[in-house]
Amino acid sequence: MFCTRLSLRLQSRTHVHSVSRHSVHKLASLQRASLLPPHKVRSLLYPFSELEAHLDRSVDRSQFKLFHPSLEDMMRAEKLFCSSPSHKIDYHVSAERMEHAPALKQPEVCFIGRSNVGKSSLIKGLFSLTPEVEVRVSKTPGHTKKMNFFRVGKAFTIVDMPGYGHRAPKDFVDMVEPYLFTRKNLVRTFLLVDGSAGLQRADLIALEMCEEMRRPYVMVVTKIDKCGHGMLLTNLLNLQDVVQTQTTSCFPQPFLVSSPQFWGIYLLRCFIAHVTGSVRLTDSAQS
Ligand SMILES: Nc1nc2c(ncn2[C@@H]2O[C@H](COP(=O)(O)OP(=O)(O)OP(=O)(O)O)[C@@H](O)[C@H]2O)c(=O)[nH]1
Ligand SMILES: [Mg+2]
Repeated sequence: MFCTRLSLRLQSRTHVHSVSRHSVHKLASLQRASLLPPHKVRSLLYPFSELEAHLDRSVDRSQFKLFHPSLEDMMRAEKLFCSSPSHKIDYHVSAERMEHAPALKQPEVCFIGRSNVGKSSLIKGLFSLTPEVEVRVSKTPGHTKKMNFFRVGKAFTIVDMPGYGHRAPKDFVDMVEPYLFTRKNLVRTFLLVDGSAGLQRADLIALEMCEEMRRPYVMVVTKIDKCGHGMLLTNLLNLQDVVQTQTTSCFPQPFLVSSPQFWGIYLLRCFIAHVTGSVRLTDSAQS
């Protein structure tokens, strides 16, 4: 029922064209994703729903669903991720130092996390409706060496950051800290943590840095396709506990994603559109 309603709504509103030379993945848009069986659609849209069944009854689930937009909201947000002549999505520039960062007025969001956690892959997933925008990912940690700025029309900018930890650029701190602390148009920082590894020492240091920043940030749990429900829940509940007890500027709801499987991509697109003021939500969702 959920799936049929969703698919009917989507067919009349969303049009996705594949671009010559670059094909759009079949799950990149809600329209195509909605053709899957209902339980799969739910996991794609709201990945926490998949885990919920495995959670002990005593655990308060409300924190995991604070941001729970309607389908209409997700569809409106998705349109922002479709490039058009009047709304161009493109790679803009790379910067090695804050002084080289482009002067842009539109709101900005950035992705930070350990090297290899999946920052570039997540951005590639977000931009999967515009596959002509090249976002480089690699199996080798330390691949992204500079801050890479991507413009989403005049709506907002997304910044892919180099990773910290193993094989991180030597000047990571000199590059990233000044950006995080002084970038005026930065509206959200997304701190990525590997779902199968859980919070590592380096992540706790990054968390401290985010707290010192005194600006709102959000945790994203990546690679949720790679671990079983038990392991993921253990790591997620531990993360949740740290967020509740040790943070003041972190959004209480962690976002769960698998970039190659598209789980959580639509929800995150909607959250970014919301926090950058690009869509007004019809539902009551916090941020
Ligand atoms: N299974 C799975 N693999 C992922 C996921 N996200 C990223 N990967 C893989 O993890 C590796 C690293 O991904 P990147 O996106 O390049 O990681 P990064 O955080 O940008 O790494 P650096 O640029 O080195 O800091 C690649 O081999 C990706 O294919 C995910 O959600 N699931
Ligand atoms: Mg990268």
